[in-house]
Amino acid sequence: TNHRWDSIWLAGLKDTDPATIFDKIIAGEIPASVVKEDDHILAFKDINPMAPAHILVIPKDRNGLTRINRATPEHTNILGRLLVAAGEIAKDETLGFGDGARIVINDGPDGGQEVMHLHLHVLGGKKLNGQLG
Ligand code: D5M
Repeated sequence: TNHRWDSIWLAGLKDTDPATIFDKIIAGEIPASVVKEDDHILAFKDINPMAPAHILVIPKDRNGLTRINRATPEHTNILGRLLVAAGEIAKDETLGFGDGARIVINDGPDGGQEVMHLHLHVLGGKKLNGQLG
């Protein structure tokens, strides 16, 4: 059998790119520290935090959004939902955020993206400098 297609099918993905570790988190097959969830988005603590507070926000239905440069007008609704969730997380003191955060999307190999399922990084819990990279 074609294992790549099997994994796509099992993950319920509407695209032909390989499933990722995030599909296992969505399916509950591997644990994650979930901080926010609704029908459309899932937010959980990054396993390798780059700041005192570091949350990832992902669409449950990838639907072609392996990376932000795949976005089309079809994705407008989910992209808005992801940003609204990120903004809510960014002010959640119980998660360690203070007055402000940084929201980052890594795009593709040159952008440092490793997991090919769109995700927003919400970083904070300390005063970040004004530099990127
Ligand atoms: O970021 C991918 C991020 O995903 C990176 O910061 C680690 C995180 N990651 C990878 N596996 C897990 C699990 N299992 N739980 C939580 N976080 C995870 P990128 O922008 O693709 O470099």
